[in-house]
Amino acid sequence: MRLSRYFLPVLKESPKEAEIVSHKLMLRAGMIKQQAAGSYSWLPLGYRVLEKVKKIIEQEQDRSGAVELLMPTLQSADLWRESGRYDAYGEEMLRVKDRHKRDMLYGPTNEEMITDIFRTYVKSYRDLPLNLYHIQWKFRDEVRPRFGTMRSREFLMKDAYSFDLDKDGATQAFYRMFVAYLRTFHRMGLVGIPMRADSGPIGGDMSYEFHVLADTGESAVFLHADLVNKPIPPIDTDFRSDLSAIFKDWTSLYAATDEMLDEAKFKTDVPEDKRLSARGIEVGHIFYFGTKYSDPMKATVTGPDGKEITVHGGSYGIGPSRLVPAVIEASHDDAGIVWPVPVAPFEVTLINLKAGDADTDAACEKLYAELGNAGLDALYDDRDAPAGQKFATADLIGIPYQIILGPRGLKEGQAEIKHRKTGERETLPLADAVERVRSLVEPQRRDKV
Ligand code: P5A
Repeated sequence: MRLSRYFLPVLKESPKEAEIVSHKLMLRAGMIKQQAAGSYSWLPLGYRVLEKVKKIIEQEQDRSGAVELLMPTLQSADLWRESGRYDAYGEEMLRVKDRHKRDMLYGPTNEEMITDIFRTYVKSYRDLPLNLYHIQWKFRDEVRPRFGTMRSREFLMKDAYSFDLDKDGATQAFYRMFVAYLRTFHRMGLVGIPMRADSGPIGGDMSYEFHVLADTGESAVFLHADLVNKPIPPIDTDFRSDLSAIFKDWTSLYAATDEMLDEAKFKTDVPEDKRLSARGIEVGHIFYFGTKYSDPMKATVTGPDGKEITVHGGSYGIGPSRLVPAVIEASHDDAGIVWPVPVAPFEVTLINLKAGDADTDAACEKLYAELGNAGLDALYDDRDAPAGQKFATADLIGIPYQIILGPRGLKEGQAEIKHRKTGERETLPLADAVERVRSLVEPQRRDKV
């Protein structure tokens, strides 16, 4: 991408309406624009990050055996009357009428709709287990939308729904998602810590939230400190095997949100020097709710003995549009965002220190083409602008590596590489610059499955 042809409306001043650093930086870096209370457009730079986050989620969901589809945002109220949630959901639900005066709603979640799809097509125990998911916009008329896309009214959710013959099967499905979540957050450079949580309007008796620790987090969390750097299940984890050992290993260390805190247990289970009270951002939430939806909505299959069995379900949510600011909360400095490679909008930016100088332009064009050929996501700052402005933009938007080239370096046949995270700079022969960046980026992509 050439910056001169891109759309990157960066702001010099820190916007006053933003209270937390991720919201400030997303506005300053031209990633989002507010359209109404709790409603945001994703501008090109922000959209690239959101797409990378979605891609990682999809890869890990697919690997765990879940199957992607896409359901609409607007739903018929009748489905929700079947489950009893149309009245129960309250003011958070945005209700609308179509031209025939039929009640509709903008989906805050999709348990009813997926159960309807399931009961239409799935009739036999042989078709189980099944886990279906989508990544789709949701609307919740939050009392207090705030912190930009961290808590918005319209937001993106990955929601998966599992169907099993019985509680044991559903528990295995729960473990699969649990492990997939650990891996998903890890691949984004985050530590997503599972905590016992309250199941709220989704229902059921077993639910875990995944929290990223950050001072600006909305929840108070209480945990065993060893959870913060616990090794993640490896990439070759077999999702067809029994994953209960991994689940037990993780959940044997105490962790709970304040809603579920059992102070006595926190004290007896966790030695004093390991007790951590912190703030957390809820980036995911998984539920086992048994037959809460399948029972009233009559989602049944024929069992091996010919009898009808009401299926057991769970649902599993991740907030991609919340993960983007969560990554920024976890990774920034005074100059701006510091993207981990796997979610960076571009992996490398090439800074031409003297756009308009024929030799420098030619050398940069060549480098830019080579970056593309090496499979790197590159942003070429070819603007006719002062070097200081280019450096400030590159730091602000957080691209992991900067290749800096001007007439002086060119004369000596040398380029400079700046590492955004550490500030480290290296000078090296021009001909080696692309290969050097490739060798730095590749091991961090974590995209091997
Ligand atoms: C699980 C999937 C559910 O809705 N039904 C389908 C279940 N769970 S949840 O906890 O209510 O939401 C799942 C995740 O969505 C994100 N999220 C939000 N992100 C941004 N703004 C919001 N207002 C918002 N509300 C929920 C969170 O990451 C949450 O864990």
